[in-house]
Amino acid sequence: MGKGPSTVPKYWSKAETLSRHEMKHLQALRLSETVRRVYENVPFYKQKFDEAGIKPDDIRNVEDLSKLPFTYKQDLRDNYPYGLFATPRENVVRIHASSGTTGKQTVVGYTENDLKIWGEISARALTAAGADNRDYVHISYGYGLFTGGLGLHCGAETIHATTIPVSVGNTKRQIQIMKDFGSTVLCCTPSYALYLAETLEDMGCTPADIHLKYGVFGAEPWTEQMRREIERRLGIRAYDIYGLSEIMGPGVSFECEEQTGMHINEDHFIAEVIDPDTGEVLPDGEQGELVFTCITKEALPLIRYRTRDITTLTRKPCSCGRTLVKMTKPCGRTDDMLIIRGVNVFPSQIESVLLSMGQASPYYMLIVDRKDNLDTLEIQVEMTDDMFSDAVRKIEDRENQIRAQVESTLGIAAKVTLVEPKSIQRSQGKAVRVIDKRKEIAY
Ligand code: DLL
Repeated sequence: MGKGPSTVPKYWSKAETLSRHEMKHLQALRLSETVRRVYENVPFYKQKFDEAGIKPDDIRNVEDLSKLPFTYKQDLRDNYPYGLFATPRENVVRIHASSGTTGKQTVVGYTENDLKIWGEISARALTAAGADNRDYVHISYGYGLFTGGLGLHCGAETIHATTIPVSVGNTKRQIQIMKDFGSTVLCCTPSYALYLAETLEDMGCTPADIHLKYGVFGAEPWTEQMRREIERRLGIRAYDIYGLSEIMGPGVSFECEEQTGMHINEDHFIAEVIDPDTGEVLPDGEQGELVFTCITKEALPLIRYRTRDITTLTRKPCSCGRTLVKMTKPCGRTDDMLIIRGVNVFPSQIESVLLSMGQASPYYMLIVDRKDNLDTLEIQVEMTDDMFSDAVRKIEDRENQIRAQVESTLGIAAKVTLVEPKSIQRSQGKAVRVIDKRKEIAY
């Protein structure tokens, strides 16, 4: 099913390999221009900068960034729907929105040029995963107000791949399409990739029956163990892609062949990591909250936007040759961190323990509650078909082993319940992993 020779280079854009000096120079120019533009066009920013005693002329270098105030998700909600747009509405050619687990949705907008840049950064991500114009890119992220579907779509068309806009759902049909159309690159959430792998097996097929080579998975946290599981079951190499609608959508950062973190497209978004409690900027290598400043966006250029995602940055040289700063896989969001009897834990840390034991399937649900004024955590994990036929005694032994491992690794006491195969709801978009009965929310 080849489409002839590839015409794309290893990198999509020259900006991916600029020297640090060239990058900082470019960022400084774009930053000062953006700060002036938001000051002149967005009353919210004018007021914030005035209150902080900052004039656009004060911002000349990347180092001046820390003088600027932060922008929070609540600011987008307070200015709902279009209050933070920096361009007349006639120039806005696309709207997306993100719902979030709680609260009013946030609305984001794009000019024609913003969409062009989005296509470009999404193209960089696909190229880094090995895709080119000979590929068939099967997009199973949701199309609609969610940025996943259309974000990867514009990247796939930019690299002149054959784009297959399947969107989510109808999982068996997705497998049939992969077989018939020859899909070679799969784009979806990691949890949906796993569901597709499971459906493939249920249909009596193996990875050899489809043509997939690579996957570009993101929109939710996923562990290295989950990557290996997906790679094994689909017979592909699985790459991470990160983004958020407030900043652009998928493609803000992406993984290369080294698979050791995601390169941030810092010619468009300046990244900082801060202490989430004090707001202080942390040095490279220290874990904290990721903050982005858009330096080329026209419709919605956010300044020092607090993502709530927890990561670390590194500028160590990468074997792929890209010089773009790298972020580690986000382990979760500050607001998704569970506090169980005073111990902080992210759902992804529990996933890591479960999968590294090789004792459980990758389908789990965390149920948090409060009984007699004490937090409780129940970890429900699905058994594989083999385990399900084991004697009750053996199942109990396994539950005890998992409980002991979670306690010794993470320091939390949890009840572990092995549940029947296929009893945990499969996700088609972002997986729901936690039911917090204390707050009556699921995320
Ligand atoms: O999830 C955009 C996206 C679509 C990214 C497709 C990648 C692929 P939102 O719905 O606004 O946008 O959600 C953004 O999702 O702040 C993170 O908490 C989380 N997230 C996104 N990508 C990753 C990832 C899209 N690779 C929020 N790893 C972000 C961990 C991720 N978390």
